[in-house]
Amino acid sequence: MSRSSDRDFTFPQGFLWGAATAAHQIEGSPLADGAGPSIWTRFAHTPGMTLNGDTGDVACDHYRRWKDDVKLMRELGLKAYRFSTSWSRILPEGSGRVNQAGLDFYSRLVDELLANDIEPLLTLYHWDLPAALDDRGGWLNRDCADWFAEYGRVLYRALDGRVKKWVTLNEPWVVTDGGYLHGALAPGHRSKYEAPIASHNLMRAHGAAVQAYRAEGQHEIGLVVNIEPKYPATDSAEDAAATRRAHAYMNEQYLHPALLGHYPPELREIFGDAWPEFPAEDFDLIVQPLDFVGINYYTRSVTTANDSYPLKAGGVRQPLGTYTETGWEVFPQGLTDLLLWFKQTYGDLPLYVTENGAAFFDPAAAEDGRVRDPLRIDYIRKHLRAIHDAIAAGVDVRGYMAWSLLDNLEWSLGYSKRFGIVHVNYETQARTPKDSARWYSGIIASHGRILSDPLPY
Ligand code: GBH
Repeated sequence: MSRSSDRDFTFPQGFLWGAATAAHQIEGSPLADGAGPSIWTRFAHTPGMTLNGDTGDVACDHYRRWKDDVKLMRELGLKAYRFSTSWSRILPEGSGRVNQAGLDFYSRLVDELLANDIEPLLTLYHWDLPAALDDRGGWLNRDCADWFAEYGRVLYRALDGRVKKWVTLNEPWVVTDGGYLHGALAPGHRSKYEAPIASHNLMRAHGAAVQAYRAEGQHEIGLVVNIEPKYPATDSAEDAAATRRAHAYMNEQYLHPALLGHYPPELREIFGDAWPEFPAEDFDLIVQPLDFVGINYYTRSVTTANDSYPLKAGGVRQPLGTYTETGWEVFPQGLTDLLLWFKQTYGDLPLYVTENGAAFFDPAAAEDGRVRDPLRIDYIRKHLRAIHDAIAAGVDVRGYMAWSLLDNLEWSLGYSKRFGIVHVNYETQARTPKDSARWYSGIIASHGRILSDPLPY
């Protein structure tokens, strides 16, 4: 692929340029106006679960500053905004009683976005299960498919006239791997026996929510997955086999059932006696026609036979690699590879890159008010070029959402990692667009054309 500076990087007309966030990471006020607690409120308030005991009690105070935040999006020229709704604001017990005040918050947000010509992409589940449902077994309870469809229906009925792009789940892999297998994320379980059950129920819930959407909704619904290409560390047969397992575990575990109606065979090999027999009819529920798939891409990993997926999976550090502050290798080519792999494996579905971004040490605002973050510009620029490569090769990529609009609560890592294109001062809640935000505005305004310009620093 040509990479000369005179290459035309203009993206297709109508390409959706945006930024993304998630409820628990930015909203704060988790119990306001009749909301019930989520597993994340509970987890973060359990001593020792998050770095420095950080919680989402205040976060970016977006629950109260939403209007100014939309104004900021408008100033940056965003065409789209991907956010998630908090299930327990809307259904405080997870099922049954609807809390109108919670619904009204998102209704006002959507109105404000539309008034500013920003298209909303609404994710129903970005990891904040109502605590009341966790008390009933959470994702280990088969009823979660009904609970999730019920929650979806409440939102479809309230917002489908105005929201035209819906997402069921954000990253079921992380929900299970972090929440049920390794325990670093809420609800903090560590069980190789629970993990496949939680995954399967997440997929049943996804299927049930899509089905409910077809009955109630008029527009588009899809699934968002995190994927990471796996490359073998050496050309040994053992590393090749380990890479194959790692790829099945992370990249195919959810896309296969959702789009092909079966699990990749490697999962049985990986989980051994912990892999249950699932009723065949479950797959009729799980495999629903989707209008699009969202891909969250951050990094790759280099796999060896020493990694015993999924219980111990390190990945080999690359001596010449560039790493972000979360320790993830910067590897833009992997995004092109994965987009091509997706099309080959699952066919020609519309794709959105629904998250991509990086945490770096950003210096404080200088006297001129600027926050200089050249590494983030470089990261986003290279990944946009990688997406352009995939589009040029025939993949139907329709949008890009930078992760994240704001510095925010990085789950168990608290406020220690900043992914925003906009800096947030957690003492004053002041928002300062970083250089990357200003540069990204220029990308949007030029439809990507300035990607061929030299770096602006
Ligand atoms: C996303 O998940 C989340 O959707 C979002 O909420 C979060 O804030 C954002 O990313 C940043 O973390 O350690 O080298 O093996 C990220 C999914 C899966 C990406 C695990 C990195 C581990 C790479 N992540 N992956 S490595």
